[in-house]
Amino acid sequence: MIRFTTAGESHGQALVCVLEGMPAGVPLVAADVDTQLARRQQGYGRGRRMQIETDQAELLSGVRAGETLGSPIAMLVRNRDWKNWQEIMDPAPRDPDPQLRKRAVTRPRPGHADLTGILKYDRDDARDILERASARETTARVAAGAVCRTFLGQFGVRVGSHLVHLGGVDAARPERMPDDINAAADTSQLRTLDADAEQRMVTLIDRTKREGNTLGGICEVVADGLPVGLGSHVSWDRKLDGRIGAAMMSIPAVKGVEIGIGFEAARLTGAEVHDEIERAAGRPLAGNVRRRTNRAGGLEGGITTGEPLVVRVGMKPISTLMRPLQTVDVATGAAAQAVAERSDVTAVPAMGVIAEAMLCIVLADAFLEKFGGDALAEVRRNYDGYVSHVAARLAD
Ligand code: EPS
Repeated sequence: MIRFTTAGESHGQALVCVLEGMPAGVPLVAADVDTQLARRQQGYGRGRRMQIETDQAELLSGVRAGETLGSPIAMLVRNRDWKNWQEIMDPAPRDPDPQLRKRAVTRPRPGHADLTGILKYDRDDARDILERASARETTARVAAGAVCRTFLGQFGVRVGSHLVHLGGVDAARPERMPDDINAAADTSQLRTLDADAEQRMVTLIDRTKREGNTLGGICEVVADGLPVGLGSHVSWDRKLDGRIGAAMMSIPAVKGVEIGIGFEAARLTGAEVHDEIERAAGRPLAGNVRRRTNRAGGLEGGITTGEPLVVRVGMKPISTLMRPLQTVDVATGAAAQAVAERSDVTAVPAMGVIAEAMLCIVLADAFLEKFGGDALAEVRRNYDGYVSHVAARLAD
């Protein structure tokens, strides 16, 4: 239903995103996208690049007079840093003057795509790889996700996230989750809901930076307002858990995804894991039932239950270390220290925003699969018909 592609190098002219499958009639302005792009740029522990960029989307196609047209939506985000890299990133052939190749990377960073990429693509300069492997690409994903978020918002679906772990420091979950997770998390420089843990994390980031090292962490992403019935149990590639897992694992540096209590469920018994079901009038989106707990994280059988969808995403530490690890110089074959390019100490807060975007894309896709239509009004008719049918079951 939803297809999207991104293009662009980290220090190239711009990032591009083409999103297909949005119905016509969805209210959309550039500010809807820019708000999300700005959220992705936040986070204590980021490097100087985020001071250079102020990401803004130009809506090139698919939107007219503040509404989508149903045609492909093309968006462009210019790289301000391009002006500093024009010679190095010039698409035109240049004479192989070593001065112009001064940013060539031949000492691949362990953990990065540098070495696997140059071997696979037969390049001598790992810059040909790292420019695209850079997490800068996620700007374009967040742009696509912002459009999907706006669409989902038409049906009362909200997607938010908060940081729950950074480099060995856990953040406590509040007793009661805030109604608007992002309104609370975005006020924190690490996007965490635990102010005490935040202080310890900031101290840890400062120390880690001095040591020339990097940190990973975990974000929890929550979608609420979803009806029962997105996804399907019937085939492997229609299960929503699998689609969410693939989307999250495609985010740079993400190494693990959990839904609900995730891996913890493997250590407990069935009686400790499964969520008991009871009648609950006035919950039309869930078919007038409630789970007493939500350890399943809003999915049963690859289908949404109508309870909040809860996904945790784990990110490894960034592989660019200012105190580099050992590697091999591919130009000489000699043992060497890996390249130490300007980078971030951690980007876990940004990863949470990117994970929200990926979840919005997967959910918009599943939503259109269930309630598809070419115009927003048509999707709404399909949605309303289904919800009133589900609501009529087990009604008092
Ligand atoms: C990145 C390295 C840094 C990060 C960048 C990802 O950029 P630079 O090489 O220009 O210093 O800031 O992230 C972004 C630019 C971004 O928009 O998130 C890397 O090597 O992956």
